[in-house]
Amino acid sequence: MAVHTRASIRPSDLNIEPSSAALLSGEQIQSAVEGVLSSTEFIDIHTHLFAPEFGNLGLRGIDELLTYHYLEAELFRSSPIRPEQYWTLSKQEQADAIWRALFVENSPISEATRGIVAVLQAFGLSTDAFDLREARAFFEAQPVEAHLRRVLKLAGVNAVVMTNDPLDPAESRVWENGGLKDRQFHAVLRLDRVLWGWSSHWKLLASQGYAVDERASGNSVNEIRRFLADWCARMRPLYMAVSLEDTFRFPDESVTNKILTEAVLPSCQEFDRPMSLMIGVRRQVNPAIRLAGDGVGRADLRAVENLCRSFPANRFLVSMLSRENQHELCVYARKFSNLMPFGCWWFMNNTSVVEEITRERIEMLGTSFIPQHSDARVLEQVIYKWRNTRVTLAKVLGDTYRSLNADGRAVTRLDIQRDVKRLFRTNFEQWTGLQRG
Ligand code: RAT
Ligand code: ZN
Repeated sequence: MAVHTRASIRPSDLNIEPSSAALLSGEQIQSAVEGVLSSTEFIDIHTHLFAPEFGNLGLRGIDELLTYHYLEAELFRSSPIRPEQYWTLSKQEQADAIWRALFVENSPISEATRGIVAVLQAFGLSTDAFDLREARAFFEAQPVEAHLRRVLKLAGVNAVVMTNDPLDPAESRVWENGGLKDRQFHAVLRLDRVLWGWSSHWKLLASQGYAVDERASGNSVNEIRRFLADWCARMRPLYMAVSLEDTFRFPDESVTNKILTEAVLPSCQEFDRPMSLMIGVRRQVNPAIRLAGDGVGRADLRAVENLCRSFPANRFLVSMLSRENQHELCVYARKFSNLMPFGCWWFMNNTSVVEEITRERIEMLGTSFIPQHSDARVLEQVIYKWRNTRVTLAKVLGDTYRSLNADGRAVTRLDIQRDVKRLFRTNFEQWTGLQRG
């Protein structure tokens, strides 16, 4: 019986470039992987960036880059400055202090400091200057819109997903005055203040005209659903999202669980939106250092198991903050096809950990997960964050395809293209219906 192998199918049969369908030798695999990674434009599925219409909410430039809370945490380890003193400084003075402590007096070898070096290098700026004059002058001279497009091109990203808080007055003003127009940006309905901060925020919903009470009792659930419906209509979010403490449990008697199961998940179903759960933060372990003061704790993933089983018609995007939870997350993804692991979040977004997590995910899930998001808060961060991701993925995928080749299955550039596209685009597009939008 004739066996049709991929070697016997001619490229012309499939209407593709002949070179893409050629079987790669072990030595050719690495450069093919690198080529595909650099030529595939990614979707950045979780950031804190904003489209131009959100004005000053969108952070950019050297002072914002240097005062990123990841770097603030490092400042207090390498400088005698006290947090109370630091918070009295102007933004430029803060950036100067960080530059001096972490880039002049020490080598910038941490992940976050190397990121700054990579950004300066990407724009041809000096990476070892004594002060920030040159960098400031450069960023100040960049026209907002053109700079934004240039940065996204440099990062190899063509779609950016924001984090949109419906209870932030600065944001609501934009949504109420025309909202999002930019086609490269997409909204996400972020529900932290509703889901875990209900006791301090329910009055904000009440002030927007929703009849809710402190215990989310009576008709509150219907009113929260009305609130969600209104914001879905306004934002057209790709998904709804919340970050949760390491102590999150499901089921339990909390208001968080009540709102999640009786309002948010039913609304996700109604509007056919996935729910993103980012689990494992320990809020304000050290409040003196503000945004940098959150920590991490190992969570109990039985909560995710119970949610995936109890809500089979819902889709869950899940990222865990603790390294100790990563393997279990893969196991649960093998049990529940309505669970999509994504990204290496925050303290996980370091080269060594990304490599470990990504290898584990490929071994357990093939290409059925989303390897990374940038979590960028300042525009230019996408340059180094996505560059690092591509470098790590090149190593991991290169090894994976070489092993496959050694096992006896030939690999083509086309296979690699399809897989990289699935990891960094299609999985997300299919879960959110992005291409339909
Ligand atoms: O990574 C971060 O910048 C964190 O502060 C958080 O914003 C986290 O990513 C989140 O979305 O809650
Ligand atoms: Zn984030």
